Amino acid sequence: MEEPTIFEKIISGDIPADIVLDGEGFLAFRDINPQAPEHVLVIPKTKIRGIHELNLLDAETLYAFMQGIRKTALHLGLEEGGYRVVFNTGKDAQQSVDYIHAHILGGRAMTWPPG
Ligand code: D5M
Repeated sequence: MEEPTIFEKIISGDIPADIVLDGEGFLAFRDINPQAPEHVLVIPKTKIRGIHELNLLDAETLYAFMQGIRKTALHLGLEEGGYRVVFNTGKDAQQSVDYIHAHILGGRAMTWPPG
């Protein structure tokens, strides 16, 4: 069997995380290496590797995941100021964890393009 990723270990409670929201079908926790005053990762509780595997998620799970991103941003108080949602996908984007995750970044003005 495949070695579980770090995010599966967070879901199972095998390693600790700074949980922001534990929702129906999604989990939000603070990034260990924050790139903004607010930097939270949101993951579905069902594993897929990335955006390229979205076709493997059923509509209900995908909906819960997307709503989880919205609920987390709201919970963090980012609605008014705005925020960025990033899905690093694959090698060129430097995806380092093979479990889909949305980065929510907020609390400061952002620039474009990203590096
Ligand atoms: O981002 C993967 C992100 O996952 C990266 O910003 C660090 C973060 N990370 C790695 N391990 C942990 C733990 N244990 N807790 C919280 N955050 C973590 P990527 O888009 O794959 O580059």
